[in-house]
Amino acid sequence: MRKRLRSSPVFFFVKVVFMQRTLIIFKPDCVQRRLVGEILGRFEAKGLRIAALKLLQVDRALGEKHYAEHHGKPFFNGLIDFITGGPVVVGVLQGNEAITVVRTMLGATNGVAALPGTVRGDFSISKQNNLIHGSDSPESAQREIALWFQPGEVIDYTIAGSEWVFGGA
Ligand code: RTP
Ligand code: MG
Repeated sequence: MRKRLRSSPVFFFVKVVFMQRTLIIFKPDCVQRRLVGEILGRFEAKGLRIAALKLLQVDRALGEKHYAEHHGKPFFNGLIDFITGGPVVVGVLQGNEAITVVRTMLGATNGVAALPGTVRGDFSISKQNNLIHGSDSPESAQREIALWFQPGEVIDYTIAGSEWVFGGA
């Protein structure tokens, strides 16, 4: 019965519509300031689940691909210096409206303007050193997840008690 429900069109619809994925990067400042655990804990407490997570040293080619939309802007070279300046933790978070939820939790780009209660509002006082990246649209999320992860590295799994976190509405 459970198997039939899982393969039904309704289940598929619920999964596709509500279980969105987004890419997050704990930038080098976040790793160096030892804030990865604290901020990851916020995302988990909100109800997002980890679908992928790894620590790596970014090279310039990957940094430039990730931030391609900013190529040619005055801050571009400094941004690539920054994102390659130390290891990052990159991950995929999954959950209801994950892209919007993460962006809202991050707050404004500039930590000076970001509201208290947001990640940048609570932990950042800089425009560049703003701790976390989050995908800004479904198209960006798809592109960025494919850039940072092999398909087999992003894992779909059953998580205990998820029906108490999100019941479909
Ligand atoms: P992100 O892509 O890192 O999640 O940040 P965001 O969407 O809030 O901001 P975005 O406009 O995409 O800018 C990307 C990153 O570039 C740095 N930045 N520096 N110096 C400057 O004027 C400037 N503007 C942007 C920030 O590190 C920003 O997160
Ligand atoms: Mg951005």
